Amino acid sequence: MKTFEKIITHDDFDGLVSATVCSYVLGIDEVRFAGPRTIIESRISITERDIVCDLPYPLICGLWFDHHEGNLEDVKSRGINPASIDGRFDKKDSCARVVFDYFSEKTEIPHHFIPKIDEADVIDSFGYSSIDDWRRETPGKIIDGTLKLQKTSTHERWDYIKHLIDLLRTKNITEVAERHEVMDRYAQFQREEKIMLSQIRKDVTFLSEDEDRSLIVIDVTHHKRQFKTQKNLAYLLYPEAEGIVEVKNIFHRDTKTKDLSFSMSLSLNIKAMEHTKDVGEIMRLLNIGSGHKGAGAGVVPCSSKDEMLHKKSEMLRQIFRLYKSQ
Ligand SMILES: [Mn+2]
Repeated sequence: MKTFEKIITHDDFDGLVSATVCSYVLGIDEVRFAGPRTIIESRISITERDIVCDLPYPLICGLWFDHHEGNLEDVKSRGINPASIDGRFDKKDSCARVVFDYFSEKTEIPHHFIPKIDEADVIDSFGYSSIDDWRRETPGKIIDGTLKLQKTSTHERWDYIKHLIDLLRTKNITEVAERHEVMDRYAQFQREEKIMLSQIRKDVTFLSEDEDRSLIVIDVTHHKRQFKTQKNLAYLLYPEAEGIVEVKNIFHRDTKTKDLSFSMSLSLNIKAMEHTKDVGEIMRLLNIGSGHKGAGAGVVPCSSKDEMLHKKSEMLRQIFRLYKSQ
């Protein structure tokens, strides 16, 4: 068996659990964090002695674990046979599941890992059965919330994730979620979420033709700066809505461009029923992007402010019309 040096993982909950399994099984302490762009732009050094989890394939690495279909397509389009890559790709709900299945076939993994993998599946695929189910506190969701803190530096954040990996390797997830360093961050996260919710409340609109208020429109194009929103929080304001369309300007580095991005998703309550809606199809019909049934996104380039305002309302009307026709 090869000897491995370090783990490079996505800095989210799925990446955390994936790295924890690898770290436990292979006895590796060295962990680095990255986002998909870091890999695509080769801004991190990765060697054949490294394990890469929940991220695009970096061309050279020791083991690659992933579950994002788009990343598999990229591998194929580069003319690489995915079967020739060590590790595993599988279309599971989480990368943690892929890693767990892979190592379970080779070695015994303690039972306390099972709830961690189950939570990663639900959190990473947003696989909740209802809005209430989504809002219900679980140890995984508490830890996930602490990873979403805005007021923290990248280094502080990575040190914290490393600390969590250390704890989760041997302790059960409930015990970890109850620790003071987790609880303190979670309280901070809840405060930030409240602020976010009051911001969303200001940015929510409905189209005039949408008499039933079925599609929540979150329009953040008037903001000069870019900030992260959790658009699903809008369901707390309008629990009966069937979906959300968020429209924002694309930022290039820190500069606001006139190009628009539309992202749309269906509500958990709709997904739990039999329905004929297909968000990805709407994006494809409008020729602006793609996606799957439950969620999709598209980009509309604009060259002037007038054009942007015109295309914004035009596109929202089209999205609504197609949605209603499905
Ligand atoms: Mn993932």
